[in-house]
Amino acid sequence: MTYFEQAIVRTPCDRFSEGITPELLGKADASLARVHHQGYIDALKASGVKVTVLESLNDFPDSCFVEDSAIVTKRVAIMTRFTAPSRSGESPLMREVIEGIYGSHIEAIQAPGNVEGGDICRAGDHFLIGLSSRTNEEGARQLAEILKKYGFTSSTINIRPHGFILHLSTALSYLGNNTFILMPELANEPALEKYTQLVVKPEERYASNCIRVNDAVIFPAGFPNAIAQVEAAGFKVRPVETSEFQKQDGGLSCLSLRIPPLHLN
Ligand code: CIR
Repeated sequence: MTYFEQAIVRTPCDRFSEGITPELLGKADASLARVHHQGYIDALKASGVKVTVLESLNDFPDSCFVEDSAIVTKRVAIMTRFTAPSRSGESPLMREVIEGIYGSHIEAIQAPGNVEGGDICRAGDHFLIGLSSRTNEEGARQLAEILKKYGFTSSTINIRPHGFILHLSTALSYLGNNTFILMPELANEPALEKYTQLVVKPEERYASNCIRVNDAVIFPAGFPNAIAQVEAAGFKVRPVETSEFQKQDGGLSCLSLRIPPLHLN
């Protein structure tokens, strides 16, 4: 699935730097994050997507990472259930927005299941579900069942052995044309065997998180080898700045909910 009509984003709030972070890269600057966020919105628009920009939420420092609060498909939206307590209040707020698009075509992960949207990666009608510190087995089971009900297939990848990887999408992205870009740690995953794999250099791991949107791959600037790999594979790259998002353990996919043309029954 690489064609998207619309996207939802949320402006980074003033308390952006107080979000969850391993604090490896220094303190994030909320003002600069908003400048980079505007660059991201511009890239989405340049890819032909209608962008809905939600107002910033100071009560939720991580709330610009909207990908984690829902899984949006052509047939249904699935509200997630956060593991991170500081983020659980984001779900009901996003549900109101999702209802405006999907109406009653919404499902939800129930306790004791936990799923965060960053652990889900779509490749056409197949969904990869990451088992992580944020997505548990029960959440993955519920999600697989819901996806099946709507005609999608899924498989799981356990990223827990690689503790520094927050979500599955941190470590891989589907570019279309049967091709993934990914971190070396996932190169031998059985679930990825049938795909062409662009494995990034260890020092460019962050570039494993990017988003194919219509004509181009929106890509983090500053990773020349990875950009060359993607271009050599025949994809057009649209680079954007990401330094402040990196400091908060977030990537480009995390910053939007990308919605394909809907086929709701
Ligand atoms: C968090 O730890 O929840 C945020 N600081 C970063 C979330 C990044 N989201 C994602 O990978 N989908």
